[in-house]
Amino acid sequence: MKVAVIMGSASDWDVMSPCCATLEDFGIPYEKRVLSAHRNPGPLAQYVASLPEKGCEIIIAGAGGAAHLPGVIAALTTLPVIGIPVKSKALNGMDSLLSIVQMPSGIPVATMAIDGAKNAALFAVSILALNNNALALQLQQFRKDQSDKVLNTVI
Ligand code: RP5
Repeated sequence: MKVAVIMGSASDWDVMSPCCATLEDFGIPYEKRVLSAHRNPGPLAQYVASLPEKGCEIIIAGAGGAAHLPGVIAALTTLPVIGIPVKSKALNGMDSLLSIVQMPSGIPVATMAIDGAKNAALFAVSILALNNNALALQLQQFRKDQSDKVLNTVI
């Protein structure tokens, strides 16, 4: 596996599934887990510690509310962490966004938009493509297809 996708709750799956679908589209081997920073702190730390020996290069973490999951994961590893703020009921995801984006200096989390799961996968693909020419070509083709789709739109 190259990417670990971690979410704080099974209730995050609807938001996180486009991330996994996009990784699959690009043929990226990944593993997904539900692990909460506050409900499962011990197992989360064990899982994060196990990732480098499995070949994992990037961690994507999605959480909502007081969304400390990506930041806690980033504190436990030097692997790059991409955070997805999951839209919350109470504050429409502003709590999740600010919790994830405002990491104190020294422990970065690359923060996506609220519910920005597809972009998290595409960002991971960009990083992996730095050392993978075939993947870089796939990403260029994706961008071209996306551009053509807009240019060919008739209204
Ligand atoms: C966070 O709290 C999860 O990431 C989820 O977005 C939110 C609500 O979790 P549940 O109460 O649905 O398990 O930890």
